Amino acid sequence: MTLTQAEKAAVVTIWAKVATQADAIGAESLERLFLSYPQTKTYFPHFDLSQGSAQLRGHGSKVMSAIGEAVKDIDDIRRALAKLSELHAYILRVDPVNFKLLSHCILCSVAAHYPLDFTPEVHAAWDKFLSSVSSVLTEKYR
Ligand code: HNI
Repeated sequence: MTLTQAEKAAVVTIWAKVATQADAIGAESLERLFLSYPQTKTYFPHFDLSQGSAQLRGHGSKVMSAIGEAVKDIDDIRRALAKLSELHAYILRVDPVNFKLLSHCILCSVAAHYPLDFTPEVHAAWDKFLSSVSSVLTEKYR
């Protein structure tokens, strides 16, 4: 799944804004994930998942900074996320279906924070980008 130059540009442009609120958007995305898809909480039995908890915020921040690394290296997302790909496949063993759920929640959070920037084109570009990130994080399973 290759992004066109225009799609890459759209991702980079909206990321410049998202990056300024990355921690809040990360935490909100996880809150959405755990509320809308409570089965995803089974991967975090060791976390306090209540709204605004320090662990939730800390984890949201880590997830978003990994996404930032992927944006920086958008021509080689696989390289940017190599270590995380091994972690999710060999150690965490997260079922790949969950990546679609989290991607959707990130998409919703970005849309809610930047409604005017979230044009159909930006939506499609972000969706494709998050699919690429998810593919990289789940490809070692196979
Ligand atoms: Ni994920 C740890 C990034 C999807 C469950 N995850 C991380 C870390 C990053 C990260 C960064 C911290 C690694 C470290 O500490 O070295 N995860 C991402 C990204 C995505 C993603 C960028 C997709 C966009 N992770 C998911 C999904 C699940 C998931 C869909 C399960 C529902 N991740 C985990 C768990 C951990 C984790 C569990 C370990 C948490 C801990 O600290 O114990």
